[in-house]
Amino acid sequence: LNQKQRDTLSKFLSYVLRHAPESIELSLDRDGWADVDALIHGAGRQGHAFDLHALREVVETNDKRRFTLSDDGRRIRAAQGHSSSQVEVRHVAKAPPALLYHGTASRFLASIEAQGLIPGSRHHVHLSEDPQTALAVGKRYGQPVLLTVDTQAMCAAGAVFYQADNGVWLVDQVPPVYLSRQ
Ligand code: HQG
Repeated sequence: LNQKQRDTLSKFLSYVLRHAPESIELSLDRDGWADVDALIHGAGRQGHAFDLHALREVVETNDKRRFTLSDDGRRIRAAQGHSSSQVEVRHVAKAPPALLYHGTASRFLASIEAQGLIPGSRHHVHLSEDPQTALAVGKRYGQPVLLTVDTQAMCAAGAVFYQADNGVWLVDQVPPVYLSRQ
């Protein structure tokens, strides 16, 4: 595959495995896993043909490690970012670093200052360990703004953080008091 073909397949897999498995009549289990053969066949039926070799190439070369293959290679899931109601992934609860970062767009700031960070259509708020990654995430929606999350204070108040298969940090919400603007 060339880079463009890899990107196209990665976007298709993100759509199906995070948001709309029913679009190819695929079922995911509660932890987001799909049967690899069923995925390939379902995609082929909807005009998105690819083979196991291409799938493995995308999983292995993906810049954000968006997809995880099971140890036996028979199942695949999106590491994070789900919105599908078929899924309620049991991510690994873990103590976070003292600070985490969230990149957003300046036009969302007033709302975030009022409500804190909320998951939107996804199942969690997504946080990054490094400011650069967070800023790149924020850039997708406009003028990027970097927010710092005081995870220690949140943990002291009982919040639980999770880390996805690909290292992205997840939390249910971040109240405004724990946010500061860089
Ligand atoms: C904003 C990418 C108004 C939030 C990235 C964000 C990530 C609020 C947007 C993953 C708000 C939601 C997720 C509030 C939050 N009022 N706006 N109270 N609270 N927001 O795409 O974090 O490339 O669902 O700041 O790397 O941007 O897809 O979340 O701007 O890991 O693999 O609402 O997507 O990964 O947007 O990105 P999203 P996100 P992939």
